[in-house]
Formats: sequence, C-alpha cells, structure tokens
Amino acid sequence: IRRVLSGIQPTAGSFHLGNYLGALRQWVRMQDDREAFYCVVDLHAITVEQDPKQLRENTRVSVAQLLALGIDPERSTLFVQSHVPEHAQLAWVLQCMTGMGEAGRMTQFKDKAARQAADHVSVGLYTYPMLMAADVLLYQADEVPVGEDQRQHLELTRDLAQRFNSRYGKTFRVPEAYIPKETAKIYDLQDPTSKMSKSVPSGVIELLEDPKRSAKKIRSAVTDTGREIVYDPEHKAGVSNLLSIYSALSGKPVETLVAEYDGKGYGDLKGDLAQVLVDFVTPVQERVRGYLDDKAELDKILRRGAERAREVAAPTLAKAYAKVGFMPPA
Ligand code: AQP
Repeated sequence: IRRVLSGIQPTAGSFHLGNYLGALRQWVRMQDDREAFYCVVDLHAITVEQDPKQLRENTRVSVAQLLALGIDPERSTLFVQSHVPEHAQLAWVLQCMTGMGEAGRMTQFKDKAARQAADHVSVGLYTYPMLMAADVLLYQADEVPVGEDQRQHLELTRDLAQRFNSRYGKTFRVPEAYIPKETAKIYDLQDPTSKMSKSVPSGVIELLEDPKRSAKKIRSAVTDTGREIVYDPEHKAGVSNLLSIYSALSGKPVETLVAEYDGKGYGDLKGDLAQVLVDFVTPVQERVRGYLDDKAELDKILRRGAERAREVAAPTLAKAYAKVGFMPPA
C-alpha cells in the first residue's frame, strides 16, 4: 500500500479555494486506497511573524477544517507538526546537506523575500524547504499531494533523499509529487495570471468567509471583453480559471461545461458557479463549527495522531542519526 504525506500551514482565518482544489481535495481522495499522514505545519508558519495566541487558534481552526472537508482520523493519521519533534530534528541534518546556492534558487523564497525588507526575511524562510523535506522523508512517503507551487520544493526533497542515500546508504524512500493537472494552480479571481494566495490576497475565496461574500467575488471575477465561454488559459485566463473551478467542484469535465454554456454569457456561468460554491461551503462551515465546539474530541484526535506519527517518525530519525554518525544514547 502506497504511503502519502502532506502538510498545510495554519493560515489565519481559513484555507482558501486554491488550497482546497490544489491539495486538500486530493488528500481526502487518497485516504481511500493509501496510507495517509496529514499535518498542520505550525513550524513552517513561524517563518513569518505570528501572534502566539492567534497561531494556536489558527492551528485548531485548521484541524477543524481538515476534518470538515473529509479527512477521517480513523483512516488517516492527522497531527500537528510541532507535536512530533522529529521533524525539526531531521530538518537540521538536511540543512547541513543543502548548499546555500541550492536553497537560494527556490523561487518561493525569492518571491517571498522580495516582498519584504531584508531585515524581516528570516533564516527560517530560507530553510523552509529542508523542513518540508524532513516532513516527507520521516514517513517514507511514496507520494506528496501538493499544488504546482510546491513542485520545486519536492524536487529538492528528492535530491536530498538521494544525496543522503548515496552518502550513507539507503535510508529514505525517494518520493514523488502528486499534482493533478486540472487543479495544479488555481488563479486569483481579480488577477487571473497570478496564483490564488494568502500572501497577496485580492480575489481569494476563503472557505470560512460568508458564502454570500464568496458568491459576490465569483460574480465580479475578472474575465475578458469577449463573450464566448471557451477553455483557453493563455488568451482567456479568467474564464478558464472559472471553468477549472466549476469543473472541480461539480465533477463535470470542462468540455461538458463548455458545451452546456454554448451561446450563454459570462453572467450565466458566474451565477451558476457562485451557487455551486455556496452549496459546497455551507455544510463545510457547519461541520467546522461542530468540531470547534467539541474541544475534547479534537484534542483526542490530535493526541492519537501524534502518537501514530511518532511510531513512524521516531525509528526513521533514529536510523538517519545513526547513519550520520551520531553516537547512540546509552
Ligand atoms: N492557488 C493555488 N492553486 C493550487 N494549489 C495551491 N496551494 C496553495 N495555493 C494554491 C496548495 O495548497 C497547499 C497548502 O499550502 P500551504 O499551506 O503550503 O500554503 P501556501 O502555499 O503558503 O499557501 P498560499 O496561499 O499559496 O500562500 P503563499 O502565497 O504565502 O505561499 C500546498 O500544497 C499548495 O501547493
């Protein structure tokens, strides 16, 4: 049975539609025929400044969202990254095996660093991909479901696994990215050439915002001056993005939608998609409220999750530490 690992940052407020369609939807599906490990990566979150109280709250709300979206703690191991100290412990070793230039080539680091004053760019932001590599390698994952923006980090993870294996002998499974083409990158509704992102929020649909607000954002999404509803990401980025979202949420292939909307206008497409989206988020929001109301149950799920995660992570770390030459504790 193939093993899967993925993580998501405890974003303030809520996850967005890009997170869901690009990654979380695959997480839910992959539980059916794979052994899955999913975590809320709070260590990654502090690569930018966080308010402690908010971070704790965001972590809890993130777990509730994962449960509400369909992560089943009976079938998957769901945990909080900081509850499993092996992540930070392996990350150190991987940092020591990564070149400065290699880390500096990561486009996410370059983009995020460029948006801040140099003094505000933490070393943690720079070493983020090595922590991510540790997340994956600790569980000997075969596949990592993520959005397209994480492909380069996954490549680095593979390189580090191979480097470690060739230097010290086979220790880590070399994982593959799992990135379905159709939803690999969901675009901003106001700027359909940029990815939907929490860092640059303009046309971002948040899963926990008032559904009426989401519907309005869909109806005012940027399209083009043409009239025809066709899928053409290069020339009609806005309409194509709406079609991708619609297709993913409804399960109808893009070609079917294009045929259905033949002769109709953008307004029809937007109105119908807004309704599909409202129908999707409304019950999710109700379930989130339910999970947040039952603190004891959520704590229990996370306690069990961390235990199960450590059962896999601890032996992997011990093996890696021994290979590196650390003296075993007596
Ligand atoms: N627009 C997107 N389309 C497809 N997938 C996306 N993901 C994020 N945005 C899109 C995927 O969501 C997962 C979780 O993301 P994360 O917690 O690592 O956060 P992130 O990538 O930092 O989220 P954002 O909103 O994209 O924030 P910024 O802009 O700050 O980086 C990942 O699998 C990601 O690929």
